[in-house]
Amino acid sequence: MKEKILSLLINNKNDFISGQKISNDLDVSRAAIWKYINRIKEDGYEIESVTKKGYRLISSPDILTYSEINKYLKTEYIGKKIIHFNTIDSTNRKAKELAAIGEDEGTVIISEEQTKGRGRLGRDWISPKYKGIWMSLILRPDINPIHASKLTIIGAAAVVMALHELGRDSYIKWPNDIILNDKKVCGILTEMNAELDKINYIILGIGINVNIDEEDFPEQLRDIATSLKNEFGMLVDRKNLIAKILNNFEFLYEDFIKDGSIKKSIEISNNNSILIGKEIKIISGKDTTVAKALSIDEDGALIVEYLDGTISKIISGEVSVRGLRGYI
Ligand code: BT5
Repeated sequence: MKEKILSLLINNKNDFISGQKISNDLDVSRAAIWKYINRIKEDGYEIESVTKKGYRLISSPDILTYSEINKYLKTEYIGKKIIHFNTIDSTNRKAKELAAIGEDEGTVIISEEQTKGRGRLGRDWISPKYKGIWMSLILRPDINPIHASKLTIIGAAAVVMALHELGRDSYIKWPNDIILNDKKVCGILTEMNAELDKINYIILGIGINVNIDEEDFPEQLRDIATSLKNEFGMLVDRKNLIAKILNNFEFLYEDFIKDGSIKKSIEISNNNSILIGKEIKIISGKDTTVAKALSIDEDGALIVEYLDGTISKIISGEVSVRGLRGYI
């Protein structure tokens, strides 16, 4: 009921809605409305109440709930259910737990902060409160598990497209980083639960440094990490950006589900790659090899040419890639 009353207020922002109208529309007593309004105020909403006029929403808090994001969403199923936390260890961990007990495809887990955000290979992901987008999508594509890494490519393409719609160019460092000004602004962690030839679920975790100030990053990350606020010189609306990412994601994902092709995402990856044409280091366990990045192929693999002229295909997830001089 709280969400329904909030929706009414949001849809009539700046106008009064009478207690009587809320009561009639939602079949709830005037006394109960008063209680719910107080709870909504506790969540950070500023609401004016005037006798004989009713209630009016003045301002919303900067939180990433469904009520706040929904108005920007154009999707059919991605993000149509958002499970929101103020704090959590890791949204990927929670998404896996919920997917394992049957949560539907398209549900998105979002937290304002993560206390144990995770990167690949057990690395940490810094996720300060209210300053980023820390979210995980639950997906259940009917595909062979060998194609799962394509989801990372689609996710990265969706983030680049969303930033493009905000008027900003960003770059993909294959397979899972988004780069601005040679620093990492976003990382993607794709995890899967599968049988030999069937995927039970995929969790696509996306972390974006939105309004993080430089001093919020630990010392050791300051040379390699940045945020949208740092680069754009202004605060960025997290709700609108999330919706743009989800809108683009559904569009690109549908393409994949329909005919197994990720052509559009590959095109975006190739056109916005920070690696293509460059000499890179390919790090696999303790081994490092130097090669030139040539392109991303139709499977989402990185095609490289080693110093001896051999051409090889690198599958995402197997390796880390670095530029010869520094992070990219
Ligand atoms: C990644 O791993 O880039 C994947 C990050 C995925 C985070 C999302 S947030 C929502 C969801 N829930 C989770 O628990 N995770 C996902 P990787 O390529 O392994 O990069 C990790 C490395 O990036 C770390 O070892 C640090 O060096 C660096 N790093 C950590 N936090 C960072 C940040 N906020 N911004 C930029 N770099 C960071």
